[in-house]
Amino acid sequence: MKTISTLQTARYEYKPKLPAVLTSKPEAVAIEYGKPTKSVADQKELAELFKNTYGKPEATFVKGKNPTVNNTIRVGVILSGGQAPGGHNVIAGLYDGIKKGNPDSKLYGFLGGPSGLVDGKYIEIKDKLMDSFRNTGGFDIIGSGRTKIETPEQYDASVETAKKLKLDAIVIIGGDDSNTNAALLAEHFLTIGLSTRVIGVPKTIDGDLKNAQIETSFGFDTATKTYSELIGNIGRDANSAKKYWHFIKLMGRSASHIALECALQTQPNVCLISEEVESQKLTLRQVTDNICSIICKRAENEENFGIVLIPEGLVEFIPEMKNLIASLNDIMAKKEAEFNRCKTFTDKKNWLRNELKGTEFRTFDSLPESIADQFLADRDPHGNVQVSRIDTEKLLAQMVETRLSELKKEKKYVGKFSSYTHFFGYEGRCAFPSNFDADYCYSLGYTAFMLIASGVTGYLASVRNLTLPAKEWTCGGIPLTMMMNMEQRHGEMKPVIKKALVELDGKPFKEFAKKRDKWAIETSFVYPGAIQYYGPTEVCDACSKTLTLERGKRPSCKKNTEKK
Ligand code: FBP
Repeated sequence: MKTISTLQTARYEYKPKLPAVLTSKPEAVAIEYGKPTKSVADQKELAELFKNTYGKPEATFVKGKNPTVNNTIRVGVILSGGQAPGGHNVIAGLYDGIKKGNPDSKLYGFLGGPSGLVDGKYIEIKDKLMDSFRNTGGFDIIGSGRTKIETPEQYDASVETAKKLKLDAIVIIGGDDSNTNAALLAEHFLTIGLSTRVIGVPKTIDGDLKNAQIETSFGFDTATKTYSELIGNIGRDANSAKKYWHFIKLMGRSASHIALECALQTQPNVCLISEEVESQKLTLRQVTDNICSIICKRAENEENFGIVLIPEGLVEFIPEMKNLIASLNDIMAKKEAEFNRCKTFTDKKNWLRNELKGTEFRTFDSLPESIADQFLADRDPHGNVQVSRIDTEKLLAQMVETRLSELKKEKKYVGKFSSYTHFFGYEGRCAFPSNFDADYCYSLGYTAFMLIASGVTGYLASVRNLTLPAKEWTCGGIPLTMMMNMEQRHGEMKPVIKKALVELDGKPFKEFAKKRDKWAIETSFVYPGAIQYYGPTEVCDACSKTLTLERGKRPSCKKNTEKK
């Protein structure tokens, strides 16, 4: 018997669960098409831009026959964008599917993200390499990157690599921007008559790549469980010492899904939801006042401690900040050379005085210099402001402190305020995937293989019914164009996959809104503890609260029925 000495080696042995239909031989699985689809908005423009791939039908795998599934194929895989737990299992599912279809088929991993395809940097993935990454977190098997394939030269170089490697397909494991790139690449290949198919896989801890067909993106489950463990630990520390307020910023880019899920798991005193702040058109001052009012009430009960959760994208949703960011994005894209000539923060500020509207400049000027400077940091290759680099938690803690001292002078605050700030993001992106993510990712990878073997292109792998036991999951693909709309990027209208933000009439938010007033005043912290990989199904296989609320309860969470 093999000696298992660490969790890492123990996890290599875990056998991810698959939907029942994928446990048959690949040749006994058929693809079934639904009705033609249309994009979520801007149908005319998108149909024009995606002449070959727009409007394709949804696809589902069912029992049947696939006569071509055993052909030898050559596939390239790319990990794109931010790390998310489970990426290695997507590759494992894809690899095992390919080899089950035909042991002579080959899988190439492009190194360092999409740039690996452009620069022709790759490795062949073989058993030994694959087996040392199964069920582990991270993207280190081949690395990741954020290069956007957009220039004619990058397209030509990608075509060259695909031809050189004689690729039947490329699988892009990425978020909304990377899958937008997948859709554009699929269309381009068809336009120039290249037979290489392109398949996407929905990745991102942010949870914002979802819709009726994509129930969740992978990594969200593990990342939120990891952050919730940390928040719970801090909550217990706060409740023990009773002397600190903790301001915790959570990753998630624009959407507040991560903050909301962590709030549902840990019951903090405050959790800001950016989408609500925007709908109520709250100013930064009003957000600060709301937090202060909770701190004051708790101080009256001598509870001078607490937890405030802050989604990292908050600043993009506060109307005055949103306008400022939008103008800065435009100015920095259109007048890049002039902007880059400004060397110091003061140079930049003086230059912006003439470029920004008066109100926007005043907002910019009202920010502490260190924060204002973060608003000017480089945009990512897709034109997004890098919200993870803006210290919103520090800004809010500072503003709260200033306001509380004013309230103290007015005798409206009786407590003592001492705060700590934290930012949880990178801590959760490479954690060992939870059993849910390990199973979901493996199924997504295997589904991607089945889509390739069925000859489709421009599709996103989809595995559904995720709150049921894995054997009851269904799988197939949805056309990438179905999720797209037109948006302003780098100062121009571009086709992009629409981000799913927190819906204020959705069940997760409503559940939170029903309970938050109580959590604000009465200490109600929950301490979720570390992710469990071995033990009772209801503990180890439970999916996120968001998914459970959105899709209904998972029967296996109630009863320990599934065998590991
Ligand atoms: P993706 O959208 O690529 O999955 O990225 C997720 C994310 O973790 C965001 O939550 C965060 O804002 C961003 O990546 C940080 O980017 P970087 O890894 O480049 O620092």
